[in-house]
Parts: sequence; C-alpha cells; structure tokens
Amino acid sequence: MLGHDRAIVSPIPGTTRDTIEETIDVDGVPVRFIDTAGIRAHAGRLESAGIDRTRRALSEASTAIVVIDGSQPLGDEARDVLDLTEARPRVIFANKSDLGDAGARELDAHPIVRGSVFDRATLIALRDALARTAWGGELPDLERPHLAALFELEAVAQALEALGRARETLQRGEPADLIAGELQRAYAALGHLTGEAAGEELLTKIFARFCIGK
Ligand SMILES: Nc1nc2c(ncn2[C@@H]2O[C@H](COP(=O)(O)OP(=O)(O)OP(=O)(O)O)[C@@H](O)[C@H]2O)c(=O)[nH]1
Ligand SMILES: [Mg+2]
Repeated sequence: MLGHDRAIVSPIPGTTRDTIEETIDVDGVPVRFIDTAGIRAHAGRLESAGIDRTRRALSEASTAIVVIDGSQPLGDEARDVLDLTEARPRVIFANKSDLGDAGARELDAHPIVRGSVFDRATLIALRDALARTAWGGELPDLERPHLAALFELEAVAQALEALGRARETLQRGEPADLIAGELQRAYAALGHLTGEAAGEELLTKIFARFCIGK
C-alpha cells in the first residue's frame, strides 16, 4: 500500500509486534495506516503485548482492514477476528489468491476484496474499498473548508494533542500556568494552518494571563 518495503515480513506467524504507522494519500485524503500484530490464541508474552496494542489500535481506528489468508479454510483465529470487527466499519481482504481460494469461498456471504498483495490491481481494489467504507468514496469537496495537505492534518493533530494534555493537567487540579507550554504549542501548530506565524507579541498577550514570567 505504501509503495515501499516498510515492515518486516516473514512466513513465521507472530512477526509483527509493535504497531507500525504510516500515512498515505488515498484519493487526496490522508489516511493513517496502522499495521498491527495478528490476533492469535496461543501467543507468548511478547506477542501478547503486541496483541494488546492491536486491540487498542482497533478500538481507536475509524476503519479496520481485516486481512485473512483466503487460500486456507478459515481457522478459529480468522473467525475470531471477523467476530471482533463485526460491528465496525471494515474491509475484509481475502489475501493469497495465488495459492488457493478455500477461505475466500467461505467468506462469500460478506462483501470482500479478493486477491494477493503481489498483484497491483488488488492493492488498487483495496484502496477503493477503503475509500468507500471510510468516507463513502466521495472525492473531497474543494468548496468546503477542508484540510487538503498532510501538513495541515498534522498541525491540527498536534494542536489537539497539546490541548488534550493541557486539559488533563487542569483536570488533575494542577496550577493553570503549567499548561502555558501546551497552549503555546497548540497555537503555534494552528499558525501553520492560517499561515500566521505565532508572533511573540500576541503570545505575550495571551500567556501574560498565565503568569509564565515566573
Ligand atoms: N503467496 C503469497 N504469499 C503472501 C501473500 N501475502 C503475504 N504473503 C506471505 O505470507 C507471509 C506472512 O506475511 P506477513 O505480511 O508477515 O503476514 P502478517 O499477517 O503481517 O503476519 P504477522 O506479522 O506474523 O501477524 C510472508 O511470507 C509473505 O510473503 C500473498 O498474497 N501471496
Ligand atoms: Mg505482520
């Protein structure tokens, strides 16, 4: 999907443990992909830690891409992942069509993408299915206010993160001046959106209220 080798891939089950994130452009929409450990029943300690991360990433993701080995009859693990993602927006991808289709045939009742990651047309079909599932496949309406560039999305994400940390600090009942740094980071990040640099003068005015001079 990224167009280059990013993660370690091997025939040994349980290869991916830490989550791996990359953002790519799908029809002009920046999409953050998170590759995760596969959910397996008999995992060792390290792998189980990876699987906890998978569950966390899954609960936060807007769409799940469920990759199933479509060449083999479905095992318990494939069924578990299908159950786990049943109520969520998801794309089911029956992979390894070059090796067989026993599993893919069992999935006939679902809308699925069938194919192989070694086939370019499959990757295009996956992107299309993702766009349809995640945002109805519509191209962005350029007349509406929108975040067109990846750097804009990242700026908003940084501002949100900083504001989130500031809110946590306040919720813990800590003094308000402790959040000055976070507010400054949020303001500077949003400055990238409007093209307005975070001028010292304005910052001084805003942050004077939080006594950062101390
Ligand atoms: N023939 C064939 N092999 C594939 C295909 N997709 C993946 N493989 C192979 O299957 C093996 C496992 O691939 P991975 O990408 O490591 O699988 P994974 O689901 O990330 O596995 P874990 O990280 O262990 O959970 C590797 O040897 C891949 O080369 C495919 O479409 N066809
Ligand atoms: Mg992997």
